[in-house]
Amino acid sequence: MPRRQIASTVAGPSERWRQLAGTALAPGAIHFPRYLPLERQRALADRCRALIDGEVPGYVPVVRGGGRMHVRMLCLGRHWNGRNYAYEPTRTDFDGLAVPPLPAEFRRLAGEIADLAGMRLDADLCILNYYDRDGRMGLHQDKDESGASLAAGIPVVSISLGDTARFLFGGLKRRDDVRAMLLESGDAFLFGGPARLCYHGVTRIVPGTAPPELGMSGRFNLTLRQYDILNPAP
Ligand SMILES: O=C(O)CCC(=O)C(=O)O
Repeated sequence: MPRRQIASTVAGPSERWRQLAGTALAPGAIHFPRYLPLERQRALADRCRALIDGEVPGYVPVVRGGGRMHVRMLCLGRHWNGRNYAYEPTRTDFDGLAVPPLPAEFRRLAGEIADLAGMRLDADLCILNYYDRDGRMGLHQDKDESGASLAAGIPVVSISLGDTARFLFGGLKRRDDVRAMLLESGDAFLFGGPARLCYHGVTRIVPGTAPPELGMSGRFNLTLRQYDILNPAP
């Protein structure tokens, strides 16, 4: 049996403790390896597939300057406009469709992970990205949420499903040292507080590493965020 499968199906108390306790990379940045057991991964991957191939489908954003991103993206709750880096209720940079709502279970899951890290997150949006084998994302900061949310250090919660990604996590300046790590299927990663504006990115996907039980190739990544801390969603 592959190691991943052993870990996620028969994780003993100490392995599960390690998953739940997480590993701090920097103050405010915590990695929870294989946080989601296989069954939860499968259900979430099915949901992501249905959403990204749904009536309001995922698409490849074109960003300021005209470059195409190397992911297929679907925003939920609020739409991130790649042309002006602003959030909006309809996809004015693509097809004008209204952004689909954020599923309640996504919001709950994000809050659960933030609680474990001793932070609070009442997510009102999710950016769901699909990476194929050539997918990647350059080093960037997540800084388009409201000033109040950023100032409060409300965390971003990231959940990975499918193929492993080589993930970079750096400091508050682009030129700061970056640390490379692997994000595997079921991993959660959170950055908030003093780490909220740290640079991060994905250099590559490792094809063929998705747990076979998910029946997928490529990788889904969900980042759950809270834009509005003054008027949280009901
Ligand atoms: O795919 C990842 O792990 C990172 C995604 C990301 O950086 C983003 O959505 O801003």
